[in-house]
Amino acid sequence: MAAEEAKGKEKAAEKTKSYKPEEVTVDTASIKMMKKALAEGIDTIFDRAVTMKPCNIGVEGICCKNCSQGPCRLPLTKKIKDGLEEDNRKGICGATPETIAARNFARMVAAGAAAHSDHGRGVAETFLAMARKETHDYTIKDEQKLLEIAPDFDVAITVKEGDEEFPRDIWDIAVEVGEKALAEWGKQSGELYTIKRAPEATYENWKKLGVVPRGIDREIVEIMHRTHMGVDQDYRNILAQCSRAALGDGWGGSMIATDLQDVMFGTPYPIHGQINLGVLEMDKVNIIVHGHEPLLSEMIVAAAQSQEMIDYAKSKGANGIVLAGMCCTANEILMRHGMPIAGNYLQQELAIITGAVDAMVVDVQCIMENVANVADCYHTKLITTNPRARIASGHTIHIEFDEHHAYEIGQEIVKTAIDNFTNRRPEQPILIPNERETMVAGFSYEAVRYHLGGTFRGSYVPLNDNIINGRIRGIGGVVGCNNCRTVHDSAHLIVVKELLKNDVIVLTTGCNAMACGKAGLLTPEAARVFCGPGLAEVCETVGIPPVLHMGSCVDNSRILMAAAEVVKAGGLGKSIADLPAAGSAPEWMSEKAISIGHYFVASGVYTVFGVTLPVTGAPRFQHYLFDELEKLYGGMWDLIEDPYEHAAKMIAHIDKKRKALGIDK
Ligand code: NFS
Ligand code: SF4
Repeated sequence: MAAEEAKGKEKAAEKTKSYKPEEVTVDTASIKMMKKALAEGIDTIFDRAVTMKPCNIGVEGICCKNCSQGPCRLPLTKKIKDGLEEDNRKGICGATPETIAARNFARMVAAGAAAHSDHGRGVAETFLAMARKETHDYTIKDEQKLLEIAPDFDVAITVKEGDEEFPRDIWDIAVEVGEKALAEWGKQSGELYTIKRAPEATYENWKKLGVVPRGIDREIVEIMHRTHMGVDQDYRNILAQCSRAALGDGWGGSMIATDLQDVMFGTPYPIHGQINLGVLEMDKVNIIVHGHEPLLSEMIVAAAQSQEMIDYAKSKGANGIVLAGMCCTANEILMRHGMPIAGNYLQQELAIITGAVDAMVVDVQCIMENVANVADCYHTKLITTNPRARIASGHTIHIEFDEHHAYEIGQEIVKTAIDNFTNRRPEQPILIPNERETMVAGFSYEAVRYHLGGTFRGSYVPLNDNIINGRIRGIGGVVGCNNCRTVHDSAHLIVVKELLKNDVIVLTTGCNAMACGKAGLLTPEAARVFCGPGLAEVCETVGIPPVLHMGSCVDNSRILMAAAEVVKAGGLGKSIADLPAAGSAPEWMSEKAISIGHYFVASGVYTVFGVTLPVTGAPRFQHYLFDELEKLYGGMWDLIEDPYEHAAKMIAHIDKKRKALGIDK
């Protein structure tokens, strides 16, 4: 009885336990908003992170709920090590820790690849509607990009008449590219068109391993089949399927999304922008677009910039409209329009807590359900827009996106926000932190080629030369989410700064890019402050930041393309696996990150994750991922929580590759 009572008290204490803002983030704007939330008694993810701890079996990846004889929760590895010599843990059906962890891992790959690829499918559908002139709100903004990608889909860009060749009508090209791109999802056999963009040696290795994706959807469905109760029970075979699905994401679904978005909205080139909660303005209508798909946000940008809407805002007493992004939608509208970014993943509730957000517009992915409850504490309207993603909590309104009337819907959303401006509650003080940093973003792989090329025609050769001569030690791709189980932005910044200090140039996307932006790392001036002498010299000569913002998480495909270009430029080996490069996601949390991680690994990149990785409960599977994969793919996984050690191991891998290339002198 006494024990139970004590337990009850402990639980009650847990519930009232609070967090200290300074201990959960390194971002001062966020600290201010957390203090406001605490003072106003508003529950955020930082409170819930204290009161709800993760399940220790799930953390190790060894809980299986794939049939109703379970859930089977295997004993923790720690107990095995302490007691038994041999690991004979089994689920009810006999599933080993390896099988269970591999199935769980595979389902994360499937979900992540599905999320990216379904985004891509939506883009392809809109692209085709645009090409067929069924919608007038979108057009071909970047003809050059269309002409560049068309041959990859086996689409002719010229027509022959007799002996002469003429340029083919651009709209005919667009229709055929749209049809062929969209068909990639439902393809049953053969291989994806864009897979051949990988260096030949990388592609040949996939062929040898039998992991070339046949169709984007097919590989995802096959993961779901194989991980059903009683199907694939060999972790190595399950992992091969993970490679097919993940490669179908990185070199397929995500890459097609990036390609077609670039054609419709323009390929990004370096552009200035501003970031952090200080981009919101007291006397203006503040709209935050949060989520991932630029199809809608492009229209909201256009609507918010229209004179009609600006005048309407003025008629309601506002001094204009601020449209700011959050999460990857933010990266999309920053890269193409220089629109400001309010913050990254862990700042979504905090933005509303300013009291200044008149509407938060969301589509898909990374939207915490609790934003609906936080919005209800203020005048903020939360607007869902995608039929795939509604929110039952709170007083959410739904204005559904439809590509056939996209601009009209964008206008309706902006108008809803403006109408809400007058509902701000005088009894609720507005507090907008003054943090707002300047940054340069927009480094598509085409822009990198152009900027580092330094001549009339862009090329990756100068970059390679600088890697070969050692001014640049290597390339680090640092990407991914925030995670409430780590200190917000802290690991991102430590890993990136450690790399820069050691002359490793950093390519970034997603929420890491925003962490870097807020910390001033996305400016050319950062080179002198943070880089080793070699990298600083290169950046200062070319006038680029040492951290190149390449876009959203779907745009990790741009990093793949940059890697392929570096291989093509010569002097650094034959495949991506030969490059002095490493990948990292120091604060990952989403299943998309696992899909991305795995397509980098399968493409030949040593990829380190922070926080946790739910494979630690299955030692043999973990060993397979962390060691044996290197022999197959050239790339492998790793998990290192400490950000300094995390960066150090990336650098050690880069040095290993330099040595193998004979450029370590
Ligand atoms: Ni990427 Fe973008 Fe951020 Fe993580 Fe979410 S916003 S797609 S998943 S949390 S980086
Ligand atoms: Fe348990 Fe096997 Fe069912 Fe999983 S599939 S819940 S391990 S019996």
